[in-house]
Amino acid sequence: MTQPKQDMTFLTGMNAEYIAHLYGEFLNNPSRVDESWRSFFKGLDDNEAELLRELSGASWTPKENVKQLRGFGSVPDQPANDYLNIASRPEKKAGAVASPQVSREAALDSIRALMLIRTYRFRGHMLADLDPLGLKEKTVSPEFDPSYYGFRSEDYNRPIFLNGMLGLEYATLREILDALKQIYCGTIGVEYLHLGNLQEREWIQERIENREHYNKTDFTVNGKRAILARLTAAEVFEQFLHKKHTGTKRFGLDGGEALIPAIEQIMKRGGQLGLKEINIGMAHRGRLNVLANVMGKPFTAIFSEFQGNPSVPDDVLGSGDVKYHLGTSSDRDFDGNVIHLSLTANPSHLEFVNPVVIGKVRAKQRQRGDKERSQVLPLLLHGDAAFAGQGVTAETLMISELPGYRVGGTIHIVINNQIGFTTTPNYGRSGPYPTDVAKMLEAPIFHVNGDDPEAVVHVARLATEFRHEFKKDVVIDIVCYRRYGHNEGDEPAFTQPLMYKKIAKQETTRAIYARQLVEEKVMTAAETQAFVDEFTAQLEDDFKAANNYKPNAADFLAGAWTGLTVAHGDDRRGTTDVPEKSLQEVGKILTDVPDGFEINSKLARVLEAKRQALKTGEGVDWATAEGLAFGTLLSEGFDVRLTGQDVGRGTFSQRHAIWYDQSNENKHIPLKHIRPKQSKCEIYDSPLSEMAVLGFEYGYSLADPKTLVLWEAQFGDFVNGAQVIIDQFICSGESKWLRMSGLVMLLPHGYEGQGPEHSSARPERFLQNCAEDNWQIVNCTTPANYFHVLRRQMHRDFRKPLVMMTPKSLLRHKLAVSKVSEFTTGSSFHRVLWDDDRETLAKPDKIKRVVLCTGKVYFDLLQARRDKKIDDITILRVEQMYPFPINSLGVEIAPFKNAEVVWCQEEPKNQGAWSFAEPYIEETLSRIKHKSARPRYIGREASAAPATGLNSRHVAEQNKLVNEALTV
Ligand SMILES: Cc1ncc(C[n+]2csc(CCOP(=O)(O)OP(=O)(O)O)c2C)c(N)n1
Repeated sequence: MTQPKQDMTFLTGMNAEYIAHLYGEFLNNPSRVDESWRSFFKGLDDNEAELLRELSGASWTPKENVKQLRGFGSVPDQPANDYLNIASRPEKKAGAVASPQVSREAALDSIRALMLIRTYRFRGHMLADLDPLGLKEKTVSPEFDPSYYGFRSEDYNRPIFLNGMLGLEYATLREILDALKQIYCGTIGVEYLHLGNLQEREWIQERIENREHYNKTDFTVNGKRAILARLTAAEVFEQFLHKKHTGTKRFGLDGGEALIPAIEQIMKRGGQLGLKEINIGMAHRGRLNVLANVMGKPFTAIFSEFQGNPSVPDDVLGSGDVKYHLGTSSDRDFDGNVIHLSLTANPSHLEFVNPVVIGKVRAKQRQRGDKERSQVLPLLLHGDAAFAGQGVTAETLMISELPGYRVGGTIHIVINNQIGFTTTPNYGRSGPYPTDVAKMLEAPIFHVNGDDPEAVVHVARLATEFRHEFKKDVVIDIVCYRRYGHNEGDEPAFTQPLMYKKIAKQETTRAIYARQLVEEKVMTAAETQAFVDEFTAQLEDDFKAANNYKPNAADFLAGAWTGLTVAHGDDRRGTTDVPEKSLQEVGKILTDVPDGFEINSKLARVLEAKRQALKTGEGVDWATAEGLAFGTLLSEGFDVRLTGQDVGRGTFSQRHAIWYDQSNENKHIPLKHIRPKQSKCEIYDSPLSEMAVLGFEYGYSLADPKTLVLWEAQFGDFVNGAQVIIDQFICSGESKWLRMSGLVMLLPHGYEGQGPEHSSARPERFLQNCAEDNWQIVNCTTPANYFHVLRRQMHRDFRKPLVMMTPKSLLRHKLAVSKVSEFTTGSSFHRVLWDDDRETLAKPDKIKRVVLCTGKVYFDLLQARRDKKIDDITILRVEQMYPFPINSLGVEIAPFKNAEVVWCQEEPKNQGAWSFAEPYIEETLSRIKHKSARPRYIGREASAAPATGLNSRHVAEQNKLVNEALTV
C-alpha cells in the first residue's frame, strides 16, 4: 500500500479520490489500512475527519459521537462573497446523520481544499514574512500552489464546501487562499501540527483560525499606546547607554526591542490567569534592558555600575561578576495582580542557566503549595545560536515533563537576531529554525517578525494561555536583527557587510510602529515623539543621580533564607546527634514491611540484617546510616529530595529507598511513612543526564534551604558530564552572586579494578577549585560519619555545597560499619578519624610512621597491617579534605613525635588528593613543630587515565602501594 510521507507531498491532485476511498476503508476496518495511513487519518481534526467521512461515502457511523453533518445539498447556492459573512464555525446539532448527495466534482474540490489547507497548516510558516531585514530568499514549494492538488485556474471562484474549516462553511478557492495567507503566512509562522495531542492542536487552531481576527489581536487604543511606550523605553534606554558609554559592552537589545512588550504581555495575561511569580533565565543580550524595563532595577543603579562602581556595598564579600550576569528580584503590580519577578544570575556559558531556573521554580511551587503549577512560571530567554547549539537546551527540554522535574511548562523566547557572534545560521545549525530542538517535546512554536510588535504581543498572549491551559513548554521565536556588533565595540562589517548595510538603513521597531499608529490615527506624531522625549529626560535625571548612588545591602538572606547567615567558625559540626529512641523509631519504619506487601526475598534478608544491627547496636552499614539520616531529618521538619540515575534502588543495590511489591509492582517508600504529616520526601530516578539534572538540583537548592537536596552520580566518573554546572555554579556561585546552596553531590569513588571510567570521581578537580570557603569536599569512611555529615547540611545556620566521594565495595565491607552509639546522643561528625586499632598499637612515641590517607584505601591498609601483625605504624584518615582540618589533624599527629609522616593514596600521583593535601600537611607539621617537615608520597605513578583496565595490573599496583605504606 502507498505510504503517506510525513511532508504531505503525497496529497497531490492525482490521488484525491484514492484518499477518500482509503478513508472509507479506514472507517470500516482500520486494520485494512497501512499503519502510516492509519496514523495520518487518526491525526485529522474534527472538521477534517468529518469532511472526509462525508466524502468517502462510508456506511460507518461514529459510535461515541454522532454528529449532525450538513450535506452539500442543504445550503442553497449563494454568491461566493456571502459565505464570508459566516462569522464562526456552525454549531453541530446532535441527531441523525444526513446522507449527502454530493456531485463528484464538488467532493473532489473539498478534498483538494482540505489538502491545501493542511499544507498551509503544516508548512505555511515557510512562506511567512518573518525576517524584518527581508534578507532570506524563500523557496516556494509547489505544494502551496492549488494546481498541485488538481485545481485549475477556472476553479478560483466556485464555492467549496469547507464544513467549518477556517471558520467557513463555504468559500471560494480565492477566499481560502486569502484566509490561509493571513493565518499562516503573515508576520507569524506557527508550527503546531507536530503536537501529538489533538486537543492541543485544536486549541491552537481554533485561536489562530478564528474567523473574527485571523491570527491577530485587535488591540485597543490603550493597548497600542502601551506597546509603543514599552518599545520606546526599550529603545531609548539602549540608545542612551550607547551615547553615554560608546563602545562599552552592554550586549544591547537594539533590533530586538519587541521582547520587552512581549514579556509585559506574559506578566499581564499571566497575572489575570493567577500567576504569582515568574523566574527568568537569560543570557547577555538585552539583559540590562530586562533588568531595567522588566524588573524595575533603578536606572541610577545601572548607570552607577557603568561608571565602574560595584553593585553591592563594599563590605559584602565575594568576587562579584560583570553587570550583564547579575540577578535581581522585584514585585510588579498589574491591575492589582502583584507578580514577584526574579532573574537568576548566570555565567557566560550560554544556556546552562536553563535547568537551574527550572529547579528553582519547582522549589518555589512546592513552597507556595502550587500543586497545579499555575502560580510560578519559568521564562527562559535564548539567543538563536545558543539555543540551537548547546546540548543542555535539549536536556532541559527533555526533563520538562518527567514527574521528578516538571514545572507545568516553560515559556521560551528566542531572541533570534539571525547571527551568533559572527556566525550565520547556515553554519550555525542544521535545521531551518533555531527552535527545531523543541519539536522533540511536541511544544508549539510561534515564529514572529520582531518588527511587528502587535504580532509579537499576540503570540506572547497565545503562549501564556497555552502554557496555562496545557501546562507544557511553548516557544516564541522573535525573528529580529542585531543593530551593532556582537558587543558594541565589535565591527560587524568584517564578516556580514551586506547584512549590516541593510541594518544601517533599517528604521527602528519603535519608529516603524509609531508611524503605524500615526497612520491608524491612534496617536499624533508629536505624541509619539513626546514618549521619547519624556523617557530621555528621565534617564538624564537618573544619570546625574548615579554619581551619588549607593547600593543597598545585598538582599541574599531574605525570604526562605531568613534566619540563615554566612558561614563562620572552625569545626562547624552543628548538632547532628539524635536520641536513641528517635533513631530506633525511624529504624523500625525503614525495616517494617507493610501488611500484605510481598517483599523481594533478597531484600527481606537485607532488612533482617538491618533490624539486627539496630537491635544489637553493632554493624550499622552505609545505606542504613543514610536512611536514618534522611528519616530523622524528615521527622524534624526538613524535606529530602534525592535524584540521580537509579537512585531508588541504588546503583550498587544498596539503598532500596523504593520497594516493589513482587506480585503487582506497587511501590512502597518507607521514608514517606516516618510520621503523619511529615515533611516531603522526593526520591526520583533521573533520566540519563548529568548536566541538566544537576543544574536542576542546584537551582532547587538555591530556592530552598530547608530541603536536603542530593544528586547522586551513577559512578563518580560520570560527573564531568556536568562540569559547567560544577565550575560555573556550584563551586563559584556564592562568591560571584552571593547565593548559597546546600546541595549534596554523591559521587561513588574508589579503585576496585573496574577500569578507567569506573574508578574515580576525579577528586583532584574539586580540590583544585577549593578556595574562600566555597564548598566542602568529603571522603568519609564510616556510616556514622556519613550520617552526621548529611544531617550537618541542615543543622547549621549557613549552607555550603557538599561534594562527597562515596563508597562502592565499602557498602558491604565488614569493617565499614558503625555502632548505634555513634549516631546517638553526644556523637558528631569527625573531620579526622583515628586508627581503629589504636588500643593495640605500640605507644605513640614508638610509632615509626604515620600513614595519612582519605577514603577506601584506609581499609586496605588496616587489613594488611592486621595480616602482617605490624604495630608500629598508625593510620589516620582525613575524612574532610576541604575545609582542610589543620588544627584537628595537628592534634592527632602530635603524639607521634618520632614518626615519619607519609601520604598514601590509591589514585595516581597527578590525581587524588596528594597535590592538594601536601601543602596543608606541611603547614600542619610546621604548626605542631613536628620533626617531619613534609609528608612523603606513597601511591601509584602519575598517569593519563585514572586507572588501568586490567584487573591483574590493578591488583599488583594496589598491593604494591599498600606494602610500601606499611614498610618502614
Ligand atoms: C557555552 C558558550 N560557548 C561560547 C560562548 C561565547 N559566545 C558568547 S556570545 C556568543 C554568540 C551567541 O549567539 P546567540 O546565541 O545567537 O546570541 P546573540 O549574542 O546573537 O544574542 C558566543 C559564541 C559562550 N558565551 N558560551
